Amino acid sequence: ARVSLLGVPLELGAGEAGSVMGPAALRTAGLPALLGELGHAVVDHGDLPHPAPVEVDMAPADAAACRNLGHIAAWTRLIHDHAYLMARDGGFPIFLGGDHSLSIGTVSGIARHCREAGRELFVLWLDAHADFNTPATTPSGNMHGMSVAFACGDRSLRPLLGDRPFVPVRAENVHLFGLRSIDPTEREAVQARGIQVSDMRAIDETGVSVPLRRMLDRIAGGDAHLHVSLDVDFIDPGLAPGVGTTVPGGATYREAHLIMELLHDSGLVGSLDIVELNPFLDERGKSARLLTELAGSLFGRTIIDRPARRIRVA
Ligand code: DIR
Ligand code: MN
Ligand code: MN
Ligand code: MN
Repeated sequence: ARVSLLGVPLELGAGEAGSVMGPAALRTAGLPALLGELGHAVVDHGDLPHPAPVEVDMAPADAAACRNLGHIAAWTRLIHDHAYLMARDGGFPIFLGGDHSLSIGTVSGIARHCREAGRELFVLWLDAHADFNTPATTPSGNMHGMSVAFACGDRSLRPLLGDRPFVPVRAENVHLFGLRSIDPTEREAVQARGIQVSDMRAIDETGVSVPLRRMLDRIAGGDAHLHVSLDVDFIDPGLAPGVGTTVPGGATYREAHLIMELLHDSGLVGSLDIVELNPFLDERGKSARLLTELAGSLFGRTIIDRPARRIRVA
């Protein structure tokens, strides 16, 4: 496939500094080269330049609850414009983060393209967290905890996008996978909205393949685009320490690779975020290297060749 890489050196949505270095670390770990070796035509668009903050037409109480609001809104609009054009261009966009607030821009840009193309958008959110806070519920003010709420259409966050067309993702098309840390107000909202959830308890019982195959099976058949948003804290902190929000009990090495292999076999994935890598907290590139390997599995690296099978749930 034709793959377009875009670095998003953003850290103002997170509570801790350092993810500004994420795109550079992923390049140093060899991500672009690996995809090239796997036979893909890789175009690296470099890093987005840091935009100046903008005024945001948000209710004052909501605005006061959002840290770095003017900066995040400026980044959101810039990222949205690039994501929309990259998706429309027909290649496979990979966004190298950068904290998870960047997905406010990527998901909305891709959703806009999907609506124009008549394609149904599904989102797989690989994350320890739900990222379903709003200005009214956030305990931290960190906007990386609000990306899913935005994508699903939270009205108070809408002004982030300014005058660009906003296309919400259907809540039932969003699957939170690997969840193990959720604020009480998030839990209520996630359940009320009908978002799909595979928390770590569910994954412990069945493994990753049962819920993932079920999701892929539901998507397959229609004209669909699956966006995957991979937060480093999805993975167990022992394997991926380079993130500011580690939570014990994350995905194992084998589980993470199997997910990527199943996603590859499905042929349904159209875009990817790799977010929250904080090289300042990493141990000698360990997390950056693991993420690079996982991207390799998503792009067809296999142990031995096996015929691509149609996804079927028993
Ligand atoms: C917490 C932590 N729910 C918050 N969130 C995230 O601040 O909103 N940590 N996303 O990665
Ligand atoms: Mn497309
Ligand atoms: Mn996240
Ligand atoms: Mn997280």
